[in-house]
Amino acid sequence: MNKILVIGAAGQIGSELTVELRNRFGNNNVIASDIKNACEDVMSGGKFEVLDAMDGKPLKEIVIENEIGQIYHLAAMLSGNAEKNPLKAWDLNMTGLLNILNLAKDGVVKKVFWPSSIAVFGPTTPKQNTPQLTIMEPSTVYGISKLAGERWCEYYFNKYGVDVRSLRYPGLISYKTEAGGGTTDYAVEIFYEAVKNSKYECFLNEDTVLPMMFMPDAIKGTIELMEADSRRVKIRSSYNMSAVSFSPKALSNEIKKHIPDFSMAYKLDFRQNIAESWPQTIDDSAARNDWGWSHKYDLKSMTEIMLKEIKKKIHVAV
Ligand code: AKB
Repeated sequence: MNKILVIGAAGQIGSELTVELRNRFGNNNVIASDIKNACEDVMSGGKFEVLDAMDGKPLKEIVIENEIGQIYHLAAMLSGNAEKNPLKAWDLNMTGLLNILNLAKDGVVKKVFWPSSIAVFGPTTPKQNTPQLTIMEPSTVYGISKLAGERWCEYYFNKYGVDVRSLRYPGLISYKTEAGGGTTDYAVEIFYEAVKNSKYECFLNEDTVLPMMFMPDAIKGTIELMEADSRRVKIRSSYNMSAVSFSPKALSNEIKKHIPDFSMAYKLDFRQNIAESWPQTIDDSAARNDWGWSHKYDLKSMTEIMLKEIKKKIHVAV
């Protein structure tokens, strides 16, 4: 089997995706990489390489040495952090992708996964049931880089036949590795604060509805898209992908069902403007029809698992 390289294996998605890929395809067939060490599960479960995807030469060497056939390229700077350093974010988010697309164009790797985001949409996009094809005028540097990345992916597919596949992730909620620097991060932080202190100060307004997804659904969808017969992958820019949409208030009310004295305060920051520029609900019928995407978790089931797992984690850590 051609081996798999996960770039960004220390991150929120990469740490869980690496473990799931190893479960499915074997520990020896999945190589993890990042600029820093990943969590224990990733480090102890198989081979790990220190790698900066912006550096094309070591990237190519690692790919050839390890007989890599597929790359999941997850390293990126998220929306909030990117606004603080726009040019660095642009560089980081584009250079690695182009390095990898060029390896695929030259036949060094066969298949590439690259994550896009709901951030490709902007204030002029319809907010409800946002279509796959619609107005896209992102107002953040993160969104601009994701939209440009989508155009590059489609271009490399059309012009060079590169088998590249992509999903527009909503906010991802997980308990294993925390997110960092995103606008949807409140929906992860809130669980830790609820368990530790029974209160949370939210940087988004209580009514700000955003599309969200529990990590196991995102991991399942990502691997399913990569494993789908290529004739079923009709969109080579990036697929809309959706599970649930909720506001901070709705999430707080759900948490209160488990922690009755939980309270929320609101202190908005610059991320409120970012959130207001994004859709509230997403039409992902293309993904559902083309390759059979479906989600499992809703707000209720996700909240139950998040609280249970974070309680376990925090008690272990104390
Ligand atoms: C962010 O908030 O920047 C990310 C995203 C929606 O892509 N979670």
